[in-house]
Amino acid sequence: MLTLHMHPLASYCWKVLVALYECDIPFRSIQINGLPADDTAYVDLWPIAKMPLLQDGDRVVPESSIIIEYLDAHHSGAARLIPTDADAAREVRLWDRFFDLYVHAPMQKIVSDRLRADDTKDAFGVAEARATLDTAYAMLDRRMAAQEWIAGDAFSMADCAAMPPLFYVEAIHPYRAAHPALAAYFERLLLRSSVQRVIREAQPWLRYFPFADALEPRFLDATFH
Ligand SMILES: N[C@@H](CCC(=O)N[C@@H](CS)C(=O)NCC(=O)O)C(=O)O
Repeated sequence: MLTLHMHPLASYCWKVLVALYECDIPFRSIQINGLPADDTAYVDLWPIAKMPLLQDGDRVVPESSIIIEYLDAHHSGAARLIPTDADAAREVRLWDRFFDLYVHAPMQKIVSDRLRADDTKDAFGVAEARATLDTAYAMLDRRMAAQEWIAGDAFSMADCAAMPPLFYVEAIHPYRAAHPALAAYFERLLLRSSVQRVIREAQPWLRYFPFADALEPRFLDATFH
């Protein structure tokens, strides 16, 4: 049985959960409470101490994209999140990287700055992160005006990467009002049962998100599905 070390609020864990639910792959989860770096068993497995982390027997698989690659290669059955065609697969990996590096990472920068003590805040780094988000939003909005999923006609690993930051970043550095094609793409993501399940499972924790006050009420509603 696969074991996923995760927390239901953690955005990179959402990325892998969407993949697991899309492909209907059975797994058990171990919830990391507190910082992974404070959990010595976790640090023994992966000293970088970031979630998620997958275990398959003796095999330890870190990093959300690498986990999805692993699932796709060994456990996904008929549903594929990475195309077999090399050019199509490269496109999926490009947009997976794009979301991690230019949406997810700047979003994390702004969130972690919010949690810092006043005398250690990094205003310059936060301004850089907001500028990166603005550039990424404009690129994504142009791209999504012409296609259904981020890497083409089929839902893929890149859409798993897109969903968590597009969910959280609206509360941090909003994009929806000024980027209608990107907003419509997010609504398409919300129609998937995998995505709805991830959000439902996170609901008890969403109030701990540092920007929880700016989350849309529909996501906090017990009837959300
Ligand atoms: N590159 C990693 C990033 C993982 C990551 O940043 N995880 C966050 C949770 S969303 C984490 O572990 N934060 C806890 C910490 O940094 O101590 C991946 O793709 O899995």
